[in-house]
Amino acid sequence: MLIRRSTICCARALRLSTHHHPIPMAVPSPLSTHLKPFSSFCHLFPCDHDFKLFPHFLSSSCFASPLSSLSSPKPNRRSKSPVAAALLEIGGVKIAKDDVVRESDPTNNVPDNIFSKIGLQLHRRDNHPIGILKNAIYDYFDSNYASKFVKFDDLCPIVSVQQNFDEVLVPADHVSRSYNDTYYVNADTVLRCHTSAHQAELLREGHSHFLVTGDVYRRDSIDSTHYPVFHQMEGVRVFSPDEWKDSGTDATSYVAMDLKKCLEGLARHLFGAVEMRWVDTYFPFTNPSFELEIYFQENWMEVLGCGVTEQDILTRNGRKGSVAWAFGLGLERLAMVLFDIPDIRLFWSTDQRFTSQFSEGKLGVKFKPFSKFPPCYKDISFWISDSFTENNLCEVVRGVAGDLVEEVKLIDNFTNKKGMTSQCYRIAYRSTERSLTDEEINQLQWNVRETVQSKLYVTLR
Ligand code: FA5
Ligand code: MG
Repeated sequence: MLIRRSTICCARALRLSTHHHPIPMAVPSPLSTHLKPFSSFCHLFPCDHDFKLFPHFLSSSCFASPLSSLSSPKPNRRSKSPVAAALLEIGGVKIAKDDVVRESDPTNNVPDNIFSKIGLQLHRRDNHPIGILKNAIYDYFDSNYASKFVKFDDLCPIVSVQQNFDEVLVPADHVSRSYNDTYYVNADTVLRCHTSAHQAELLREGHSHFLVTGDVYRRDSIDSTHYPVFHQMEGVRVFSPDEWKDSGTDATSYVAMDLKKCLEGLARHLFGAVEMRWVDTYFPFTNPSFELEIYFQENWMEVLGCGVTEQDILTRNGRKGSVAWAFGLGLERLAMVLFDIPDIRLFWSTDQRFTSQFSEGKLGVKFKPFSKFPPCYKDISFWISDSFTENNLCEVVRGVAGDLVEEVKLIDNFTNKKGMTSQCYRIAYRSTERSLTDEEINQLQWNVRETVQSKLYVTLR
């Protein structure tokens, strides 16, 4: 079976399928199987994004720092159609669609359907499962740490490459930096792929206990636990030497123990009894590093990553001599367990039959499914080209079918004597809200085939 997991840690670097581009840089996680070397920098949709025409970068001062107080709307650099783009405002930063989606710019790979999620901030809605969960986690930290944790939930998701990667020590050649995995606004600016993007800046500002909740963005595979926009909560706690000096153990072990105790306590606070396990892992920004998995729908599901902060991060940000822990929770994954929500797409549903089931402060409510329509499966086979990646395929399928696609799964992969590789993917179409007609699905599949052929340089079989 193909195991697909998305992570900024080793599992992300060591993509487990044969058609990704893992960098063999990390220690294998217990779940990893075969690895393939990183072949080349991933090119997104070669026909649109020709890297030979590497462009002038349109850098935008309003993206310089989401924490800075830049709030004046940015003038359109190119005079475009007179249609006024709606301005979003997040954390004091004004964002126009033209700033984020630029089809003709080869350094930009943000599609419309991703832009349309920016600013929705499900985590700030008290009646939404993600907001209810955020508040429950806040309660846990407030009551266990005497409200010491400072909370941020409105930091702009458009951040610099420096914030998202450099400041948390993500190596220059790490696969998560590629256009295949991350949404780039331009060569220096991304949609944050994790809330860790804010760690360094908040440490520099002097915070020692903080929680950052926000929407994060990743080009990723498609199934019931992966979505290209999801929500994370980052937690950081900095310890000073007098907190561990009498513990009889070294600082790192003391902090690692405290971290696990804190997160196990959180899991008990949220779930009561639940089957969970710790898995050793690798992140560039923590050492040692761990993931917590919870047993859900007959599988182990990874719900968070965490670890003891690398000394370099503390030293560079004015915390020399301290030790810290950090974690990043996947809020959708936790909410799926908590509310029994079977599919990650449901979080975006505006159907009353979904939204009316949740209300502020009500944690234990179990979701009652209102649609049990069977999925419809369609296969697509093609000879791949060197630049083909599964993430690019998923992006095309999402672009055509939106949330009507439930899963994209590699079911066959072979290389012939001439060295040509053929892959077959099974696409599951299913609406969470209504039944789909054969005609509608055939049309979607037809459009997918056309777009795959024209954008991904593959030869359909
Ligand atoms: C990170 O993003 C690290 N920044 C977490 C961290 C923070 C580690 C601080 C150490 C210290 P990872 O890529 O594993 O790690 O993602 C964290 C969680 O986000 C996962 O455990 C999972 O619950 C969730 N997640 C990852 N990808 C997706 C996705 N495509 N859809 C939904 N949830 C996801
Ligand atoms: Mg992970």
